[in-house]
Amino acid sequence: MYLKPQTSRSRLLALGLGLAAAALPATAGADQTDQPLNVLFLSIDDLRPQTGAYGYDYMHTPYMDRLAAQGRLFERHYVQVPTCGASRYSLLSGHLPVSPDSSGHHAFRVVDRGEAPISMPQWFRENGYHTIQTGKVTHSPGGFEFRRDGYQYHRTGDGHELPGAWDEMITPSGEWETPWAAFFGYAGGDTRREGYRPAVEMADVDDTGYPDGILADAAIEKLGELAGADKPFFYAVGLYKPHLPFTAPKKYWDLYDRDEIDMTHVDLSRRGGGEFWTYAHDRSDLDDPNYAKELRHGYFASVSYVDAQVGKILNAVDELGLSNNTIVVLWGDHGFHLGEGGHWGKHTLNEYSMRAAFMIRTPCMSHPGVPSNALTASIDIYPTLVELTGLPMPDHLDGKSMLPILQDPSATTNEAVLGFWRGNTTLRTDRYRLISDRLYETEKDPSEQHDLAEKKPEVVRELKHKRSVLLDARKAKH
Ligand SMILES: [Ca+2]
Repeated sequence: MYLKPQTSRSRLLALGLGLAAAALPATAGADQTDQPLNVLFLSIDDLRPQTGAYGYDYMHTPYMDRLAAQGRLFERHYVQVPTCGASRYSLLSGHLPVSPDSSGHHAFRVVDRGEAPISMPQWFRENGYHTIQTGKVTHSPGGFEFRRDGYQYHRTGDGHELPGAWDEMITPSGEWETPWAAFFGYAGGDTRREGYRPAVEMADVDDTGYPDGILADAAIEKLGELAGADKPFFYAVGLYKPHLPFTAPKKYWDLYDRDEIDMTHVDLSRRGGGEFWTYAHDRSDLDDPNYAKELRHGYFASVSYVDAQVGKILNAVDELGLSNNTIVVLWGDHGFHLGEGGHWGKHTLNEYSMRAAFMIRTPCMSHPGVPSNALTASIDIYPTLVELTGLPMPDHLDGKSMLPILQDPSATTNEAVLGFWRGNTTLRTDRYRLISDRLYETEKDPSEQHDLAEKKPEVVRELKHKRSVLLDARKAKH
């Protein structure tokens, strides 16, 4: 019931991917000496497009920039819901939320209670892949079901999110002892708790003095085992930073000069604190430029720290001889406001929340290093990876494969992309963003401060029509 015609080797070649023999996807009936492509999926929590390759020359992100130079960087990639669990749900299920009203309910539904469609890792698993997860891939770090009690998170039984998805779940937590404690970890094994939850921390420790260094080491060890295995692998590694709290070893803070911290588009006249209130309770003065700079400095340091962990993992991929038969995806689960438009955090339908970092490197791809300006969505990733690996295509997916863009960086696949948050809907087109009834010309007004709905009613009408068509298509399908 899920089968559609398979992607054939000849079709991939016709698309001009120029795949080398060693990198051709295995397809049913194909020569069994063809080596199937592995997938390494790097999920980076709360990573907005804030790297050198995205045009931020002051950022120190050499490894993500190297990946962008070897693959395809997507300038305009949009998540479907601007919060961790729901965004990951859309990615992993390949589904849009059922309706705008369901997006809040959708928030943490990465737990499959028998209602979810076959997830991307499960699909790979059922088609001959060995599937592994490390860190935060679904919503819960470690992937196990949990319950929240104030600032504490407790694992509940043996159940895990996305049952049926993984052959192995490997999330060491070092001195923090549990994945949730590590996720909110401070140096020395401390964690966020009642009475102690600073938004930033700079400790003079090495990379394993914070949890992402431990996750990177675990991923490298696992890749070493996978390199000698018979089966192809789908390995999802979810690194924790730059999610709050902004904690990073001092050497990454030292890459930036506090006085020189970029404050472009930051509006201190409003204090939309969002989740920062959970952390900055004793210094809630988000209108203080010194504190705003400290927070931004912490985010930049956290991005550089996570970049270094990405670099170690990708160096291991090279050293283990996996580069020629492994697709690498790097994805931020949503964007983030650092004071832009007067907001701090995610949880808005604005460009700063909806736009995330995203890049793909696939063996022998055409035009590596040339970025794409096409509008792409996180629901497009599942069909893309299915097509690249030559697996049968499930028929429940809402997204569109990005293969045309991997073949030709000037190609486009979507006229518009939908997003959802707490009963409201947004539509991003090439030039505009519609948020409910408000219209912004995002390409000229990136922090979306000037509502043009009254000035351009014809554009509002056109975008509302497009929105209805897309929502109706989604309802008709499911
Ligand atoms: Ca997130």
